[in-house]
This record gives sequence, structure tokens and C-alpha cells, in this order.
Amino acid sequence: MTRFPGPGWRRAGRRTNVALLLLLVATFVTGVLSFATARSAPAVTAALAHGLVGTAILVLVPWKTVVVRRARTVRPASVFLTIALVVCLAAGFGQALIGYRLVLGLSPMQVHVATALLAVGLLVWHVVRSRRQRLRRSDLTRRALLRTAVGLGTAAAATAALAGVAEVSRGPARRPASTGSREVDATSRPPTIWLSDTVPALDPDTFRVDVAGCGYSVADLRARAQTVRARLDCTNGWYAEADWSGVPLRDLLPAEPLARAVSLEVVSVTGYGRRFPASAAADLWLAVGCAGLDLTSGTGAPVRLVAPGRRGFWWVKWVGTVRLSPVPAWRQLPFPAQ
Ligand SMILES: Nc1nc2c(c(=O)[nH]1)N[C@H]1C(S)=C(S)[C@@H](COP(=O)(O)O)O[C@H]1N2
Ligand SMILES: [Mo]
Repeated sequence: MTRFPGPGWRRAGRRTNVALLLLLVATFVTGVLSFATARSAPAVTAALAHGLVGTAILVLVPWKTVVVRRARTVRPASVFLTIALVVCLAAGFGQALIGYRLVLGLSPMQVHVATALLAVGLLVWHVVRSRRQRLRRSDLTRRALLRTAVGLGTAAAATAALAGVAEVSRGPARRPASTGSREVDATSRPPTIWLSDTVPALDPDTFRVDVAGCGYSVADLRARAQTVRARLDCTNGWYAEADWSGVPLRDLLPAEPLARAVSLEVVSVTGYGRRFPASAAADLWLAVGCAGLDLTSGTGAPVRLVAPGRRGFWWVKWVGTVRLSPVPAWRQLPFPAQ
């Protein structure tokens, strides 16, 4: 890299790159964590950390601009990486400041996640092809650490300011969930597919859900249904609160085998499924209605899972089978693959 004179210039360089790389890794980790959390304390922690490191990236932009201007060659992959990151940050701050809104059929979160995944690939390429940016012992001097602290402090102040802007721009709308999701009306929420699943056509009159070998019709479940108020919080950036009518899995599963089981698997007729700790059976519900209405085919009819305290992707729709299993619940992909 060519050296430029002047104090401001000399400070942007290897350390800027290392700091930016660490921040990008941190945004990815905290982003994944915020998709995995739904309950208040962990969700707030993940969302705050994600917002903080995201804002810290913005704080570093002027320094990185200096580094880029100085570069002799700029590879196309690096240009694409820049575009992906700019769009990703814009969509992320868009969700935080403006909230859930569809533009050309896409939500801010869909754009945010798609560009983030694209950026991961491009970043690996960018780092591999770039000159090695080694950490040095001098990176841990008091001066360097102080500068890092000032940078993070600036980011924290900016995050707080942005949170204030979001609070004011929200107007009379309900406060976002601790995950950052915005409220939508339960009866008009968009049916959501995680990735590539399809809505099956099932006849509610003849349908039976298999719970550990025992078949239950919709009428069976309706006869035993209780009301449970729960918040469906989709990682797409919205949440809906509703009274669901359903039966707790604990009341449908045979007691002895349930006590011996380690996990229970809830599988959709489409193949989409999630595994839960067997101890959660009392708070996992096979639901047949929502907000006083029958389920619609898009939202899981005839039978779908209601999993209070878990993000939307755990709420398996079109449940065909519930199985007890000796396999621990953590032995599955962290997110569904379909
Ligand atoms: N079988 C199946 N169940 C599913 C999904 C899916 O794609 N397939 N999407 C999940 C996601 S991401 C969410 S947010 C909720 C959405 O439920 P809703 O369409 O009733 O709002 O269902 C979950 N259950
Ligand atoms: Mo979702």
C-alpha cells in the first residue's frame, strides 16, 4: 500500500481493516443469535449487540474510505461486497427505524439477510485475495485500546440516538418486540414460508394428526382445546399477538414414554420439522384455531404448532406427526432447511 503524508491519512490502514473485519464477524454472529432468540432478555441483548456493532461499522466508514481511495487495484468482487454491505446496512437500519413494510414484495429483513449471506461469501473472497492484515502486538497498546473504546463509545451514542429516532418515528404504533419485530394484526398477517416449503392441500374432515402413534381428528382436538394467548414473532420483522385454540402436547402424549423421552419431533406433512426438548411438552400446543377463527390453509390448517416464547420458524404448520425421541433436541440444524 502506498503511504500518504498527513496525520489523518496515516491512521487509516491495517488497523481499520482488522477492526472492520472483526465487526463484520460480530454482526454476523449477533445477527444469527437474534434469529435464535425470542424471549425478552436474550432477545434484547442480541438485538442491542447487533445494533451496536452495525453502527460501529458506520463509524468506521470514513476511515475505510481513505483505505479504499489509496488502493491501487479494486477487484470487482470488492465492489460487489461494498454494494452488498451498503444494501444490507440500509435494510437493517430500515427495519430498525421504519419497521416491517413490503417494497416490491420484499421486506427489509429479507433484503438484509439475503445481502448479509451474499456478503459473507464475498468477504471470504475479499479477505483471501487481499494482503494479509496481521494482528500485531502494538494493536494491544494502551493507545490502541483507548482508540477502540472511543470508537465503540461513539457507536453506542449513535445507537442510542438511532433508538431515539425509532421511538419518535413509531408514533402511536405499539412498541416493537424485544426482538425488534413490529406488530401486525393477527387476522391479516401474511402467511409465511420459511424458505421453500409449499402449502399442502389437506381435507380437514378426514385429516388425522399422528401423535406418538395415536390419531387425532380436528374434531377431537377442538373438543379438548383450551385458549392460549401467544405471540408469533417472525424473523421477517413482524409479530402478531392472538388467542389460539389448541391442546398442549403433554395432554396428547402418553405419560410414561414422554417421561422417558429426551426430545419430541414435530413434523409437517411437507417434511418441515423441528425438534423440542421433551420437557417443553406442556407449553407446545397443537392448534386448530386462531383469534376465534379456523386456521386458513396458508397458516397451517388443519393442525399447526403454537410454540410460545420461540421465534416463528418453530411454529410448524400442517403438522402430520409428533414423535418422541431419545435424541437430544440440539441435534438438528439451528434453522430449518426448507
Ligand atoms: N411447514 C411449515 N411450517 C412453518 C413454516 C414453513 O415454511 N413450513 N414457516 C414458519 C415461519 S418462518 C413462521 S413465521 C410461521 C408463520 O405462521 P403463519 O403463516 O401462520 O403466520 O410458520 C412457521 N411454520
Ligand atoms: Mo418466520
